[in-house]
Parts: sequence; C-alpha cells; structure tokens
Amino acid sequence: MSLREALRIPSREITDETVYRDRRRIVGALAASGALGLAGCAKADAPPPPPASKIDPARMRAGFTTNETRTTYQDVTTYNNFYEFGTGKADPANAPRTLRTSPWSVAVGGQCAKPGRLSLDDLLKGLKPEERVYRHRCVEGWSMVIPWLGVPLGDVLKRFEPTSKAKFVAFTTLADRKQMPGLSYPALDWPYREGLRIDEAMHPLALLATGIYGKPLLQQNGAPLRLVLPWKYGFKSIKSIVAITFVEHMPFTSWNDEASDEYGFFSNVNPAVDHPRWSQKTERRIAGTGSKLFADRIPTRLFNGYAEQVGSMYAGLDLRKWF
Ligand SMILES: Nc1nc2c(c(=O)[nH]1)N[C@H]1C(S)=C(S)[C@@H](COP(=O)(O)O)O[C@H]1N2
Ligand SMILES: [Mo]
Repeated sequence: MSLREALRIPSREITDETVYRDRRRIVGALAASGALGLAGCAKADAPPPPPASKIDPARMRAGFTTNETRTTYQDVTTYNNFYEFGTGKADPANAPRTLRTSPWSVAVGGQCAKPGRLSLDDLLKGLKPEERVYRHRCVEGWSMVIPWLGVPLGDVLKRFEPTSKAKFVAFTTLADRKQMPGLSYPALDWPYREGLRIDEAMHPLALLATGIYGKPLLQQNGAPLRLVLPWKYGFKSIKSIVAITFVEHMPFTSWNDEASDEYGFFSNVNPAVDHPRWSQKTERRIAGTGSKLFADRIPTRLFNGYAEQVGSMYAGLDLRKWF
C-alpha cells in the first residue's frame, strides 16, 4: 500500500491502535518534511482576519427556518454520528443510556474578562430557547432538515466578555470512559474538539442547541448541549460540550488533526470543493418517510444554502485553500 493510500483509510475502518498510531506518525513525518503540500502549510498558516461585515436583520431571519420537508424525529434520533458512542450510524441510538446530563457544567475561560464554570441553568439563564429549522449536512453526503431548540451562541459568549485577543473559540466534548464506551477505541484523539473564528461564533445563525422537535436533546444527539452551525459540515457541530475557551490562535480540531487534507478548519459546505475521496456536489436528503439509504439526491449549495446570511464573513477568503 502506498503512503497516499495509507493516508486515506476511512477512519471508521481503523480499529487497530497500531495502524492508527502508525498513520498519525506517517502524517506527522510527511507534514514535517513538507510532502503534504497544502495540508502541511494549512497548519502553519493563519487565515486572514475576518472582514467587517454588516448583518441585515431581515435577511438573517430568513435563515432561521425553511419549509423544506423535515426529517422525522425517528430518523433524527436513530441515524447519528457520535463516535464517543461508537462509529456506526445506529450505535449512538443503541448505546446504553450512560451519559449523566444532570448535573452538567460548562467551563468558560481563556481570553475573556469573566471566566467561570457554570451549571447549564446558569449558562443559559434568561435566554429563552427558540426554534430554528435548519438544514444539517454531513461531510459524508447525507443531509437532514431539523427543528432545533436553542439559544444564539453569541448571546451566551458575550456574557463572558471576550477580550480583543479572542480571535477564535475552542469547544470541548466530555471525555469520560465510564459514560462513553467509544472512548475505549482510538477513533479520534479524545476529547472531541472543535473551533470557530470569533465572528463565526458570534453569527446569529450559530446555535447552542438544547432540544429537537420541542423535546430535550437525547444522548445520541449531544445532550444536554451541542453546537449547530447549519452552513458547515456536521462534524463542526460538536456535541455534549463541557468547555468553551476563547483563544488567540486557530485551535486544535479533532477531524483536522485526524486527516488535515480531508477536513479543513473552516469546513464550510461547498459543492465546488470536493472531499479528496468523494464529490460534495450532491447530497442524499433524509426527509419525510422514505428510505434512508435510497433517499433523493439533491444538489448541495454553497454554505449549505445560507450564503445570503454567512457569505460576507468569507469575502476574499480563498475557499480552496481554506476549505
Ligand atoms: N462530540 C462529538 N460531536 C460530534 C460528533 C462526534 O462524533 N462527537 N460527530 C459530528 C458529526 S460527523 C455529525 S454529522 C454531527 C451529527 O449530529 P446528529 O447525530 O445530531 O445528526 O455531529 C457532530 N458532532
Ligand atoms: Mo458528519
């Protein structure tokens, strides 16, 4: 097997620790030698600062809902990616209910004036969860339409008074082997981590979700608190969040660490930039009552159809380089 092929083993097929560590070692060595080209340089480089962009409230609200056919509650809660509970789509729903979601606290810190560890209630105090019907697209090529319940992420972040050095926000999922059986396997470098540029985190579409279809989130969907970023591939929407950190530099993100040539920091949905192993031009829409495996293929849209709302944040950004 060539090195190139070795780098492209789908992570779900990697169960053996040695193979996994080996792959990480090879990627590390290649990156150090510069052989990975883009992937190596994306790590060293910093993206340009965000342009000043104005947000038109009416245009923004148009992104808060859609009349596309919704995915059934059954499908939303049984076809999931949550590697902490197994790498199969049905694993998270079939896993024992071992996640203790109460009490739950979130540590907020880094570049902000008012860091602290808050209970979930205190974190969301005074903010009324609202319903947002968002398209949700996985990098693997399936998509759903989901009525989320949540609060704007920016409203929560502002309470901690980020400083001028807060250029990015890093998020961390719980990592407790007793509650999450998947942590016994090295599918990713646990804990699961994600990050956003500060303007993305403050964008009105970015939601801290607590529910689906008016009900509290189930374990498999990231209870009790997860991100929802409808213009980015699903893996950016990190589940079961225990820490939020304001940082000056582009933070570590789990999928970028796993395969930097496949999963960029921005991960904006973009039909023009294919994943190295498959096209991103279309998606299989899981909605209504049809079969999940033979669902209709529909064209994928730039920024998942939210270009009107989020496009200005990426004006001037080379979307091939910053994929
Ligand atoms: N902690 C954590 N968050 C995660 C994941 C994960 O494995 N662990 N999977 C991501 C991926 S790949 C997708 S597509 C979405 C799936 O969310 P859903 O199961 O609620 O549809 O969660 C994202 N958040
Ligand atoms: Mo995904």
